[in-house]
Amino acid sequence: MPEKETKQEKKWWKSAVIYQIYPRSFSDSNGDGIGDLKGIIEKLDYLKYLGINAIWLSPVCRSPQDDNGYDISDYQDIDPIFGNLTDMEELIAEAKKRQIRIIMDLVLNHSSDEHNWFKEAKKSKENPYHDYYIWRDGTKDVLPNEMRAAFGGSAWEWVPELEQYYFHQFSVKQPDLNWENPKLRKEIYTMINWWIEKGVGGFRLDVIDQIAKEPDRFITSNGPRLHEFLKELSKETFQKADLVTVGEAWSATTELAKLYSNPDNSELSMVFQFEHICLDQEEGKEKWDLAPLPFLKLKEVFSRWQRELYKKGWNSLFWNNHDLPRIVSRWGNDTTYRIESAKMLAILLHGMQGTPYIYQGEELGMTNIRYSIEEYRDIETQNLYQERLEKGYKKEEIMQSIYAKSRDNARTPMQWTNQKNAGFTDGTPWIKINPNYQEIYAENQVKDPESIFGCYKKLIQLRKEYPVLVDGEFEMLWKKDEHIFAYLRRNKETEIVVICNFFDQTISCKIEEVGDSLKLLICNYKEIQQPFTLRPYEARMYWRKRQ
Ligand code: TEU
Ligand code: CA
Repeated sequence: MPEKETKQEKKWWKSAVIYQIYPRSFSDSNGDGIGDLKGIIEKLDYLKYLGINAIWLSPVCRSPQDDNGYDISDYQDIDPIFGNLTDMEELIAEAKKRQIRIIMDLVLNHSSDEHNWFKEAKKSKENPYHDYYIWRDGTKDVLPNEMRAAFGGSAWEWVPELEQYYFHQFSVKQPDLNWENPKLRKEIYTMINWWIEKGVGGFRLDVIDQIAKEPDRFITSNGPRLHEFLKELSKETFQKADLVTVGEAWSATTELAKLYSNPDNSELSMVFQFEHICLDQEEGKEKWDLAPLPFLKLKEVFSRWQRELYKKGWNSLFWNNHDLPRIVSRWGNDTTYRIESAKMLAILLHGMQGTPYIYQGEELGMTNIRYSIEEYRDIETQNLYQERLEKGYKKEEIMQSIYAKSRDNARTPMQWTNQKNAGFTDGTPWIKINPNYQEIYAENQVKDPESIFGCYKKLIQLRKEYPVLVDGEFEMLWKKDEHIFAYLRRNKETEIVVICNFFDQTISCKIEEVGDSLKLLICNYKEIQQPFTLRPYEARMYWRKRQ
């Protein structure tokens, strides 16, 4: 084995479990209704007890909050709603005391239109910052081309003073940065190194596959210079420290993921890819165009990623993030079998190879919400609603899509207790709390090893105790079975077998086909009465020595 790969095998983040915090919905320390850094510090012991190794913090930098912080106006300051730089330093230090690293969210594809660079850029075509963004000459009524923005409308915005359009892939308040400009790139590296000096443990890179766009050729993702830019970025910043880096890449295929996460460490540690996440939508359409989950396809997708990246890259493992609906409502069952199905989904995911990510509240089995349209806060949801109304969709139909897929499903405040505002804030929460906080909350689950929290805690421990979970090869079992998701992990010494009933019916299972001497490590029912029968959502993880 080449030496480089051996080194990579020992990377700390390969056996780590990462927890994502969406700061505005996590914990509010000062009663203004918005979660903040001090609130996070207060909850570090909770996270330590859960056992996670790092926190991915969604953006906390200064921002007008048009897209909840994914529109940054100062990369080297903290937004006052979250606290200040001293609080951030305290968070890094307090986390470090508990062996927890802080991963910052880098939004490098675009900035806020209120960033100083953009304010300067807008002053004149000769301004030194003008070329930090992407401009096209034109006239007010003729757009440069038909490109659309992710949150609706044209991707081009007219600036009358300059008689030019600027390019934005997201909201009008998120102008795209021009990575072709070496001065901009250098300025970004300086900023990243400043954060590394502050002691952060890594970075999540927002829509990193979109930085090398070429709007004249309708290229957004995977532009020709993407991997060249990433190699330079990594060399100038990340490679100088022992960091974890994860790029958000909606367009990643396994082939591309091997470039991003090459064990030679020339780009990133891993990417978030979304092939499994996009399965329950009509093919070629938007996420709002709902379709049932094709279960066999789900198995095929996971299996392919597991096998193709083995020793050639590294997977991230996730069901949830701040943009996605809650997995227990989505592919589990959030009524009769909420506890069983939430645990099944956890066991299924955490047995695979890669770095698992837990999104706040997932460890409690938090569910989707149904608000009336005015109660949604997300810009994407509000724009979608207007856009589809104008296109003639029925209100009820739009609401069905929103219930299923709105990003606000993930953004309801963390449910800490069954007291006022779920213990999230003393004030008025910025977004309505999910009314089921009377039943689903952290305080009782932490005490109970049989809870969903207890299951996640155990899974994190198992990853530390059984190296095969980190390094073992993956093999899918019973590929054609329409109910069971089962697989095997194998290294030189040992094997892990994971068997999950993905549905709410009891079924039989030919477990003798996997062989004997199996020791049960974890399951989601109190005890296994009949080894050959899987109850609704039953999930088991076994271990054995190789014969
Ligand atoms: O998300 C990228 C992205 O493509 C999503 O907006 C996605 O299109 C949408 O959520 C699902 O339809 C990242 C961030 O995770 C997201 O929160 C930001 O809004 C976006 O980038 C812009 O920075
Ligand atoms: Ca606050």
